[in-house]
Amino acid sequence: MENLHNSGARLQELDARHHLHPFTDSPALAKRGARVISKADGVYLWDVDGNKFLDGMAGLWCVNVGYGRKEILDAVASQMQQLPYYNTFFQTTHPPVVELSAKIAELAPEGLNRVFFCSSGSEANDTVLRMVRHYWASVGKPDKHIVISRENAYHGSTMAGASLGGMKPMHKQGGLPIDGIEHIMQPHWFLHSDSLSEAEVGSMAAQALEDKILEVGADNVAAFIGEPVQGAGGVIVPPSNYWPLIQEICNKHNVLLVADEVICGFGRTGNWFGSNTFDINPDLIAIAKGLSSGYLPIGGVVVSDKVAEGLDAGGEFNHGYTYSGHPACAAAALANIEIMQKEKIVETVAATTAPYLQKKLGEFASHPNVGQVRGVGMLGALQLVPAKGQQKFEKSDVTGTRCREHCLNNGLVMRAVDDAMILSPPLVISETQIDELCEKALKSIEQTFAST
Ligand code: PXG
Repeated sequence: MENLHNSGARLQELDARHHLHPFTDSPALAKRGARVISKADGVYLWDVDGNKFLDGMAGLWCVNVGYGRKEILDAVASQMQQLPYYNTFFQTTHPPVVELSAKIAELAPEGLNRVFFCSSGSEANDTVLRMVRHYWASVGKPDKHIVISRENAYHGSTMAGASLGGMKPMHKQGGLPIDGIEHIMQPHWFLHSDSLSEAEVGSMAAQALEDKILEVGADNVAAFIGEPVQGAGGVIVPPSNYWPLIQEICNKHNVLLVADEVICGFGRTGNWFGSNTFDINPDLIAIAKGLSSGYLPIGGVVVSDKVAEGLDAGGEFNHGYTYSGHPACAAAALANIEIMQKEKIVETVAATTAPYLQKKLGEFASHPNVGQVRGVGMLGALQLVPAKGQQKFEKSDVTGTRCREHCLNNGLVMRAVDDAMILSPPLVISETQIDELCEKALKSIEQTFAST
């Protein structure tokens, strides 16, 4: 144990000296030292000191089939031996990318049959932005270039991804958003629940789209982009009237609808896609994360026949990545999907484990410091409040962060988004493990408020 500990301290020191972490205040991290995670199995993680954690976030919303899946390792090893790399430029393809494209077309909602590959969700959304503009130019409407997105959306960290996203702290750095991107209100009932019903917030947030389209002119609008459920923004499950109204408005004004399914895709909401759960009929779908359960980096944009035909008419689309459809990553994704199908993971989530998780989370609603419980499928949020009827803490962000620390000390990884505690566990989590998760979450919330 002593050795392990020493090696942990050494890694922390080197990490502080040489590693720049994403979304991190480096001096603050250097002071306390990064948590060194060195092992994982199923739904559990271990740090280098031997502490065990239940991973309530599936890594970063991605390890859907859980850790340690030998089938994926074997598929990648064998692909690496056969063909570790080749590109998909210059009239070339390779077996795993062909098989994966066909598999995704089989699983995706009706009428979406072609896939453009990249290595991440951010690249997928950069591709979306260029693709929708190129589509409209290809069908003779080059003025349709504006993409409408939502406040508090997360669509990635690249220039286009962060611009499409609606995170103000991201826009503040580096002169974002880039031109041609507009943001409208998010369908977040909790923020208005003192004065409006859920359905009223749903129609108000959808109306904001139509108002924006009319303001900038439908002839200038290329697309609307939204996560079926906003994830990083705090697991914002939209009111049930929201997506049908959004769909209607997009159809009416000839605006493409883009579903960012980077989190919702591949079973997270209890269907293969969030678009199935919310009855969305998208023109394009951004995918990543659960596509390979995070085992290797791969993302993509799934495109409807209408968009594919428009792109075909436009000649060459001058866009692509060295690693578009990387063979080892495609093999990992194929093996991941095979596991999901063989073990009927989406079916089990829908029929058994997600209803169980949602029932257990629902029990938190009576807790004096939980102001709202949100969730669908294997996504959940417990909105912490100072007291019932009091929506906000004097200082936001502090309580959630404190609760997250208690969670970690209790052996549970939960993410805090301001003062909401967020859950997105591996889809393979069992009912017993859900019990463990909820017991640890409750204990952590109790400790958070005991120490105020
Ligand atoms: N779209 C959505 C909906 C996402 O959630 C991305 C795009 C970007 O994907 P990449 O693969 O480029 O990271 C994401 C990623 C968090 C957190 O703390 C969430 C994400 C990434 C990192 C942290 O909740 N989502």
